[in-house]
Amino acid sequence: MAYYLGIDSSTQGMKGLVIDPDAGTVVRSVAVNFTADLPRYNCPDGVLAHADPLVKHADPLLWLAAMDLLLARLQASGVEMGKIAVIGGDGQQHGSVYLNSRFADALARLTPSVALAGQLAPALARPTSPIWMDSSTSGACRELDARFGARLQADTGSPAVERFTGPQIRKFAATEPERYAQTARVHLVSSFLCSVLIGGDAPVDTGDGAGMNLLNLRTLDWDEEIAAFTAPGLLPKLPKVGTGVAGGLHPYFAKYGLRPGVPVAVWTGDNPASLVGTGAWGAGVAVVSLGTSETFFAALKEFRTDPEGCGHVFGNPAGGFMSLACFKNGSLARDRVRREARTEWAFFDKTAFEMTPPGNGGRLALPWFVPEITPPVLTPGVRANYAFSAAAPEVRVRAVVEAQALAMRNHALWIGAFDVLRVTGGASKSPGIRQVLADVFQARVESIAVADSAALGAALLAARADGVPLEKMTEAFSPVTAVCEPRKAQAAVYDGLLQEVCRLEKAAPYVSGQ
Ligand code: XUL
Repeated sequence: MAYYLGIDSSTQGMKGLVIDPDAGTVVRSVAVNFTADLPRYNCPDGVLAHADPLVKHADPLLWLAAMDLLLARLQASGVEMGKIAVIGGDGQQHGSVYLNSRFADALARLTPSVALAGQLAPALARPTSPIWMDSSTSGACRELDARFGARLQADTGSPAVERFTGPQIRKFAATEPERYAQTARVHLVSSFLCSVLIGGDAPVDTGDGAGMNLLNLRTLDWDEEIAAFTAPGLLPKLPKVGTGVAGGLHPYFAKYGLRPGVPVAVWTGDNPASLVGTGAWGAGVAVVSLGTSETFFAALKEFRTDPEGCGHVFGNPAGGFMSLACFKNGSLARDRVRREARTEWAFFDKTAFEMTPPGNGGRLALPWFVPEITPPVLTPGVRANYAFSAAAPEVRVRAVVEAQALAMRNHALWIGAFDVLRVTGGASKSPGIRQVLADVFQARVESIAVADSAALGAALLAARADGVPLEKMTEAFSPVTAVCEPRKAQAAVYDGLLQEVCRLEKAAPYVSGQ
């Protein structure tokens, strides 16, 4: 009879999902959109404007305002808040929040009559939070590479990566030493919001912690040597690494009808949560998540890293590890192509694919409107092997979707060969995109009932913290609802285009980005 709440704090908004594991049902789902619902924070799509296109920060107070609004909406939806037995959550990975020595006290004293953002604003040592879209830390990455070489990837699961929290902290400490000195605690988005819920300092889990270039995946704890080099006196500023229950819910949240003291599970990253929500936490199934970022991930039996140095290894919240390849130009890039081609989603999702043949006559376009993560390319701009903007809308649509899928196949090779891909995220509803994925990977593409797999994963992890077995819930909550079979006849078409997409990745921009 108990309910479990999962909160997903993603790039463009926050979602809350309440599940009833006994009934096997999603009781309620609510959302807050940063652009539409919280315009006063000036973070359209979750990002603050900045003159340097490589810098991508958000206002951490936006996330607090979203938390208040989300819980108010959940309560207003009529769900029985008192039945929620454990709260779980996840956050966009890599983003960091810098807190001063007032943080601990401010958390302990939270009072229900004032909004979270107002009460915690004085506890920020840095007014903005770098997020995963930031690529402004190449200098710090080179320094980490020079100091640690191959050990960084061998022990933390990833080479030095611009968006990862360690290089971000190194840049901050070097460029804003006074604010860094005032920083008593560096939290990830996940551990920050978990801390707010418990009114105390929450641990970082190995799923999200591995996205920092600071966590040693062999010891599952902070790597003291890497932390010491990353920034002076960093180790005591990092939360503990932990799992299970972070603490009891602070009485502040009783105003939303939640029971004070209910356990709050340690939060994780959005991709590790999604691994659980898609039911792929075991083995044998890879997930393609088509959200603001596009990710390809799967559970890893043993710890091993990408020989090409692009992919990552994170902790798997269900135990063991997971692999991940991340592509930055995902849904926002497709949306821009759609708008520039003056088409509707119905055309983008289906009609364009009916009008064009698989392979598009060899025409491909990588829609890199912002610097790309995989492969790491800092100069944005569409890479196309034909006159991209002059072509008919249907040709542009297929060129972009096929190039994205082919690039994903190339960069996911190290993870393994899979007969089944499970798709999630907004664009997973698109029949055209699903068929291209099936044909390019020559794998069966499965859709699951819940599109918000990260929020679902967070809710499942909350229930698991209360002793409900993950195996039992996966069957009920992540059933396959639709299947798209690969068309064998198209295999050769796409095999023939794999090299072309590699060539395009190295080409100069055809259309410049912004
Ligand atoms: C993963 C990554 C993104 C973010 C935002 O490494 O950078 O997927 O987690 O979703």
